[in-house]
Amino acid sequence: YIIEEELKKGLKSNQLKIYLQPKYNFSDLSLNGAEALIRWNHPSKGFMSPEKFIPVAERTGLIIDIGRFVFEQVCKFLYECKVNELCVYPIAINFSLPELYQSDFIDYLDKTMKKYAISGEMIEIEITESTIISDISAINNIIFQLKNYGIKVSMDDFGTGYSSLNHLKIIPIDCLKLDKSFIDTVEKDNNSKNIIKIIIDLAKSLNLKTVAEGIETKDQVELLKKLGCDCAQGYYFAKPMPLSDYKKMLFKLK
Ligand code: G
Ligand code: G
Ligand code: MN
Ligand code: NA
Repeated sequence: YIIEEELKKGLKSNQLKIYLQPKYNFSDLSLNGAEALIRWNHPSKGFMSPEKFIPVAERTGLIIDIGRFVFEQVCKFLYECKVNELCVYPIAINFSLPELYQSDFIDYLDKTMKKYAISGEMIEIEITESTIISDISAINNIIFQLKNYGIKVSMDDFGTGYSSLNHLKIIPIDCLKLDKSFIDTVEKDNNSKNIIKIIIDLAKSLNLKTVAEGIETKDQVELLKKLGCDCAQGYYFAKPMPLSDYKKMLFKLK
């Protein structure tokens, strides 16, 4: 419970920071957008991974305030980019189950987007495969509402859960994010390569984009490109970076 109290305090006192990790198009390695990933700069422990505190936040309900903080910061950032006449690439935000279950989830997004004059096309939402599968009809309903705003939805960590390929045709997502665990083994393990190839082909036939996560080597870049994957994300290209660094990147592209 110590971490819960500290997290509450941390959120109030600006210790939580948004980082952005760029995504690139395999076709020409141009920028495609970014994923927002939260970091906690803890006063004594330093930067803490979300893997440590997101589960606590989910258990205690703090995730609601954290998610709203992330969404507002991202909208504000996109607004500032527009004011600076930067090219605005969409930013993807992760949402977990308790966040999607808020009765005013969509209203909150709508209100915040209006506040910063952000259209849905600038926002993407990442939902893990296991979250979607946990309650397909309820989550489908939310995804349909998001799509009405022009918000794109990705299925995150694809391939790690009890994926039923059959679900893909009824869930109205736009994109599959291939989990890093596949990418890690793609060079050495032929089975892994074959599985990825089939997933990418299936995604294409269903009109879904694919993003490869956790790309760390040039060989992985070449292989995934050859397999027809659309977008790349990983340390090979860029680590998650503070908003100010990402903004500098956008200024260079101007
Ligand atoms: O950023 P990585 O660096 O460590 O993130 C670890 C996990 O935390 C990922 O599964 C990611 O989806 C999740 N995560 C990161 N930021 C957020 C956030 O703002 N909200 C939610 N719900 N999950 C997040
Ligand atoms: O939301 P999701 O579970 O996909 O979170 C992505 C996680 O993967 C984050 O923790 C992010 O920091 C991490 N990540 C992104 N690219 C790389 C990479 O190339 N290598 C490793 N080890 N982790 C990565
Ligand atoms: Mn993600
Ligand atoms: Na993932």
